Amino acid sequence: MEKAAVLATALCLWAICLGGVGGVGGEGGESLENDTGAGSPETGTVPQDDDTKPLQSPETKEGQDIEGEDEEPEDPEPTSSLSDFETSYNYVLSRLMSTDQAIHRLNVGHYMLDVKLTQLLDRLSRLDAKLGEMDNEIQQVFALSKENRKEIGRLEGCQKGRRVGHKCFLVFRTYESYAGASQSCQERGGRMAMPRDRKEQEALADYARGFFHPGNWPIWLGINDLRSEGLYLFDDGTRVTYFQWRKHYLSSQPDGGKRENCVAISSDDGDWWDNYCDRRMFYLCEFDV
Ligand SMILES: [Ca+2]
Repeated sequence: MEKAAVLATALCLWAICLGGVGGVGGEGGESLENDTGAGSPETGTVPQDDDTKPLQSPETKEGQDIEGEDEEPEDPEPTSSLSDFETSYNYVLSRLMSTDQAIHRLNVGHYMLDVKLTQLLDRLSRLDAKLGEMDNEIQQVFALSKENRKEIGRLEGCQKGRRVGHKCFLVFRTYESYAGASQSCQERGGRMAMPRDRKEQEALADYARGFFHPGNWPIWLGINDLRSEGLYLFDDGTRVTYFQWRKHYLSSQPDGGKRENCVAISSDDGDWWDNYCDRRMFYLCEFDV
């Protein structure tokens, strides 16, 4: 009987325990459900760090979904316009950066160009100075050459020509107008032949006759009446006082009037003839001894 009583007591306790556990579990489940259900608004401020974000995101998603049901086509637009704006902004920004870099490169290029231009101008300036020096040297050489040519002409005049007193006459067998002959004589360091008296005239006539014998050629002298008709002057502007005009019953000179204003000597007899100044013929120069 005692064993039965103990067993019965044990069973009873076990039953009570089961009952207690079941009661506690039921009440705990309900309290847990109540805690989670009611705890979120009450204790929302405390556990928000862990629970609110995941809880809120579904709410917002749900809210968006709810709103999205009515405005489904409008949702992508803000996103796409924003991305378009960002794309445009980034594009403009990149273009601005590219432009800035290009301007920088341009500035660098401009600076380099400026430096090179300065160097070039410097070289040009030095070159110009050198050219100036060379020009001076060329002019000096040219002046020396002219002097040498005159000296050679003077030496040649007396070496090859005919000396009379303090001058020498020399014939040049190239065709020149009166003006051309005058220039040529001066370039050779002399002047056109100017027989100033009978002695010089006779010496000149003898020289010309011997030079062209047996031919007969007209040769320019340095005598003209270009300034005033009938007023005969030597090529240096001095007055002619001795004349050797051809005097013949068929043709007496001068006979050209205002048409013929320059004087030539005939190589055969030494007589003077007036001629067109532009006529090209041989000429006589004279040089100082
Ligand atoms: Ca005349």
